[in-house]
Amino acid sequence: MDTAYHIEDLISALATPRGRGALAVIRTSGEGCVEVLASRFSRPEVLIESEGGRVYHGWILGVDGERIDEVLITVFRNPVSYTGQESAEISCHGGPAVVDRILEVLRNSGFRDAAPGEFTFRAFSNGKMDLTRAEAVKEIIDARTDRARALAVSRLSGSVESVINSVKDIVRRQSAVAALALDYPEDEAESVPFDIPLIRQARDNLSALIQTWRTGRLYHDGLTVALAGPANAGKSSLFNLFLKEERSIVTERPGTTRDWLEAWLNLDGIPLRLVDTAGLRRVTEDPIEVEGIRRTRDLLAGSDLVVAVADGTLGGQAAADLEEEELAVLESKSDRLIRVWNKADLAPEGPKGWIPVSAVTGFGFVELEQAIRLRALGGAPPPEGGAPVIDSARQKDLMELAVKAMDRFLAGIGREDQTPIDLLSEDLYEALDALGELTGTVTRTDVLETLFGEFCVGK
Ligand SMILES: Nc1nc2c(ncn2[C@@H]2O[C@H](COP(=O)(O)OP(=O)(O)OP(=O)(O)O)[C@@H](O)[C@H]2O)c(=O)[nH]1
Ligand SMILES: [Mg+2]
Repeated sequence: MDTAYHIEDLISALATPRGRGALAVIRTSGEGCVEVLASRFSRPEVLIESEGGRVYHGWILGVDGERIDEVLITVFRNPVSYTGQESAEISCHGGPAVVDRILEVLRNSGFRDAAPGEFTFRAFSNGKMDLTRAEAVKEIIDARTDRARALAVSRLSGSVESVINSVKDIVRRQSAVAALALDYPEDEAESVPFDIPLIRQARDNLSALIQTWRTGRLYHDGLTVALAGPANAGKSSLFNLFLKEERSIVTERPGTTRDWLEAWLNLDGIPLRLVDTAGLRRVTEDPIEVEGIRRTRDLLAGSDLVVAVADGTLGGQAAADLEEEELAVLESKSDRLIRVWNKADLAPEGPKGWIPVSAVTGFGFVELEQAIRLRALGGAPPPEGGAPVIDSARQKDLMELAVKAMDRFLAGIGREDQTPIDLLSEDLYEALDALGELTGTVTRTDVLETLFGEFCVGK
């Protein structure tokens, strides 16, 4: 994205998905874009005279004056726009041919194609949002469930930004205290009036925010849960029960599922990638099944949770078989294992630690869902709406840097032999730098390129 950071260019892009639809929206931005657009509009004067925040009906015209499509154009004047620049949005008919022609007209009039995330980058550059909010824009688009959306919206509303800013504010003030003390070098750290409890509080607030990352990732990325077990245990039946449809083939013959199948579900707002796998059988000659089993083992190794399914009708032996075969594969991840005693409608009671379930009657299904939810959240309660929860690894890493620097400062202050004030001051600066990079007040170009490069075009 070489040219992405020339924020004076006129840019345009399709902001809605490509394909057929009632409407498509083409977005444009850049100082002077409305006047250029007016030269291709059937009513140029209304656009040019517009004070912004209004919608105009008319036609987009080709170079020779040919009518290309009937559209609505919304005009935004600087700075009351998403990008903070003069902008306009064209709502046209949602067909690929229409969109391509309009984009071509724009290209011929002086617009260039926008790079991914370039509109949001401009919003950031023009001070419309900090980086935590800019990242939230992408996270809202990526949200797979309503809960994930709500968490991202809270970030967009500034829930994370406000915690960071308050911490930054405290560190900055203490940094000023240190700077003042440095002017009088005879002062020793002990006599410098730092507000230690305040710094400690700020450090703890930041640390609490870091703790939310695991939950944030969970709601953003989702969780891969594999159903595993010996052939015929009822994995595919359970898979279908989760999906509430007959997706996977179920038969009474062992070895029905040869390849794995996956589907996305919503478990109380947690995006769940559920995988049905081939049964793990000890001996089989069938090369297709052998390959299926190999794939199952790979898959189990890469899953967040594994639901081990036993055929309860086989009695205690079923569990023993499972221990031998699957648990060997999962040895290193026993905390990610949930044991299900299936066919409980026919089977005698299972061993301790196994959840009795019937894929046929639905018995025990609620308990199974609850077990998955508990493991997924690692004991943490589901996040409340509006609470700041981070989901960016970039933000987490920078917060950790800041906390470490603050810890060094606090340890230095507490030491008997007194760390020199200039070193203490360095620690505070380091914390400030990390926080500045987090919100984007101090940011390297390569960081910005990576961050905005992950957006879709038109956003
Ligand atoms: N009574 C009863 N039968 C079940 C239950 N779950 C599965 N079955 C039956 O068990 C047989 C095997 O079920 P599947 O879901 O195909 O088992 P699977 O684990 O996917 O088997 P493979 O794909 O061969 O590894 C079918 O005849 C199902 O109807 C259950 O909870 N109760
Ligand atoms: Mg199956």
